[in-house]
Amino acid sequence: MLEVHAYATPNSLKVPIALEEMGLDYRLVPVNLRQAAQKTDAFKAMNPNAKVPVLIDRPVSGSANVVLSESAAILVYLAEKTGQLVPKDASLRGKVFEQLFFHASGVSPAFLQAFLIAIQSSPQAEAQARALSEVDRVLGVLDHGLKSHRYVAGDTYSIADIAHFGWIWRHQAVGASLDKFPFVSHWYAEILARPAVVTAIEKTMALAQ
Ligand SMILES: N[C@@H](CCC(=O)N[C@@H](CS)C(=O)NCC(=O)O)C(=O)O
Repeated sequence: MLEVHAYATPNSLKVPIALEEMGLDYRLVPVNLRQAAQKTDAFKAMNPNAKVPVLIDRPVSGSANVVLSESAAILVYLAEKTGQLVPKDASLRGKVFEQLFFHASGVSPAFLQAFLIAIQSSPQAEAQARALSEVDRVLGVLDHGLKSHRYVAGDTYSIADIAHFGWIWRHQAVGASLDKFPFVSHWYAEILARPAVVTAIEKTMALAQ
């Protein structure tokens, strides 16, 4: 049985999307970030970095549980476990990993920084403008790629799309707009309409209720 410790957040959302797409059974366990539940000793025993999401895979047989943090690593683990949402061909697979690393080192930090500034009680205008310009820059990189292929790592939907979607789903909360990025806008609307994504968003949002 798969267990996902998560909250209604962009990085959390990626995991239920992947699980819904792959048709796997799972249980979502709420970690209330507003009450600092991620900082408890019990949570830090699963992830010493004190952040959601965490995946626990409890095998039915006698082997040890797999406990994983870092949303990109969880996506790779699930893709390898099921053989889904990652191509087998080495060069196509390389492109998926390229996007996952770009997400983890570029897109995710840019969005997080802009989000943290946007939620301050009186955001500093210059810091906010600088953070949003980095968000726009990475969205521009994605837009350029999506001009020539339907999905972020090529012609096939993959875990790289799920990774980018997690944060782009929160573009309004960080103060960004997709209007300047027609190819990202089109891609975003397509992913948002996928039944697995609709279900995952509903389940993830319910964690904060
Ligand atoms: N690199 C990590 C980032 C995880 C992360 O930043 N999670 C946020 C929610 S989206 C969190 O747990 N924040 C609580 C905190 O920083 O105390 C990943 O991709 O999983």
